[in-house]
Amino acid sequence: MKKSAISCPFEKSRLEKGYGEMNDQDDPVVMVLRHKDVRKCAHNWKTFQSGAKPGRIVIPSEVNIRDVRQIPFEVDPPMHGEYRIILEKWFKRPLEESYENELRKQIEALVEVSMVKDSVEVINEFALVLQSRALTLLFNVPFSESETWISWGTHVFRSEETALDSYKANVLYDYIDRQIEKSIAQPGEDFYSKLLAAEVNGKKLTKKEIKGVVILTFAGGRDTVINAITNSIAYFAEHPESIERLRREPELIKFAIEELIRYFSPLTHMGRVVTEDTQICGRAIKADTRISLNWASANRDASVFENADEVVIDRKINPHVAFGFGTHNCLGATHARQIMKVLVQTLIDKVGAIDIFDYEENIENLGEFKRKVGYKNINVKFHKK
Ligand code: HEM
Ligand code: EMZ
Repeated sequence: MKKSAISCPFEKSRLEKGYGEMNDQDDPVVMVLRHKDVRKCAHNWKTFQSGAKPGRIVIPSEVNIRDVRQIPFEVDPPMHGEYRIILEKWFKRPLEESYENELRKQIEALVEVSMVKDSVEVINEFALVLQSRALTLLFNVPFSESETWISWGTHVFRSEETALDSYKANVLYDYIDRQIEKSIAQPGEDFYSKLLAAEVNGKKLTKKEIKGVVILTFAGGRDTVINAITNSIAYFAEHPESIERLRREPELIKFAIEELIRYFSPLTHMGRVVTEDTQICGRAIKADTRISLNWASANRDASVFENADEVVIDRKINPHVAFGFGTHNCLGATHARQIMKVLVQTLIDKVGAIDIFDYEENIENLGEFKRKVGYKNINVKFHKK
């Protein structure tokens, strides 16, 4: 098995039962594993709600480390749609030419610096740096803010060792409070100022609501983007033929990106709280218990994807759910896809071989299921083309 491979631990349960079970802090989770069922449940927000107690739909549950509702992630329709209206346009800015040009400058500079080094630890020295710098474009704040964000490490409010590290969450929250106050005192063109000026149903957002949006913008695109970047580099290191192919046929890059995101599925699953007694694949589910929509499992469903466990770099029909499905589909997907596109283009352009040295995998523990989501660290050498 290749070092960059990510196998699917859910296959047997997906085929045999269609669901899996795990415990999480005494609040068990029934995981929905098939593509069809995941989409169906994601669509049915009345029975499978997001707007439960803040933190409860996240696995591991965050109910003990935060009480601020993340917006629009932990809000159900119809209010959910009201928030989306004010956010959609801002989150489409990555498609603007000036945004892409700035992103390209950032990524090219980072790749240039990395190629000079004998060894680069991709998670901390490359992906975290890239993700933090790119996020200054989405927030439209000075580049220098990224220094602070890099210092927080790979997850903005969970430490690697302790899933429930409330000290770390407070560092983020205090920072956000200060930024909101700054933008109140001196409004500008930044994300905070835009949120302060926005109206939902004719009313200004409260500071708490703004905080809820900002926390999510920091958290939702953090480890997901870091894993997407790092796993891509590991993949290309072991698949120089894919780099060659994309160099010859750059029109395939857009398919390659979707395929890499499908294959990596950086967000394994997301929970919902069940509002009424129901059942999934014959398994009874009680009201006020949790299910999860397992995007990673759905993305390996062989009834939808041919050669589901392989990266088919030119896969054309690709209804993956790595960015979710339906109501809560990922707002940051445009930004994430632009990062991936510019990264792949820059690698093709500037980098020759990539050697992998030592690495430690990052394995998620989901009861009987262990899933590799990426690496805790991985050292590589980027050679010049
Ligand atoms: C929602 C995955 C990057 C912000 C989601 C959902 C998934 C997902 C699966 C759906 C959650 C649900 O249904 O409960 C990913 C992956 C990413 C990524 C795989 C990277 C490869 C980002 C980035 C941002 C972001 C860069 C922002 C900077 C959000 C937000 C939502 C969301 C705000 C909630 C949307 C809503 O509730 O309407 N993401 N995400 N994500 N993501 Fe992402
Ligand atoms: C939550 C989640 C959002 C959660 C769309 O996913 O990302 C997780 O990394 C955070 O811990 O709070 O923001």
